[in-house]
Amino acid sequence: MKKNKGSLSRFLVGMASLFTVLIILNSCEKSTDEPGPNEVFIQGHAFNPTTITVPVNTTITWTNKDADVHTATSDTGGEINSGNISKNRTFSHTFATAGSYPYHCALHPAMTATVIVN
Ligand SMILES: [Cu+2]
Repeated sequence: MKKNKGSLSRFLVGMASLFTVLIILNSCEKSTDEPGPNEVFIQGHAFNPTTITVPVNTTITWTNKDADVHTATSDTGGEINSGNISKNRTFSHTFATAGSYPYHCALHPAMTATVIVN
């Protein structure tokens, strides 16, 4: 009986630890895999989200999640001009004027996206 009690409490402690680990893993995944409201992730050679809509005077932050270098570069004009963004580096820009700002990656022109400021 004494032995059984011991293994039951070990089992319960084990289960509690397992749940704790699962909860921590889950919260980590949520914080790193999805961009926040004013964030764009560059991931898998794509901008995520491809269209982001924000109010005037919002600062948007791009984060490069890829191993490859990328840029965020306005299709026309110079509103967005990140230069090279290395892995895990960020670029931030504040949009002071309402409008539609299509942009692309200067190194991979197939990567396109748009910032809409209103
Ligand atoms: Cu790129």
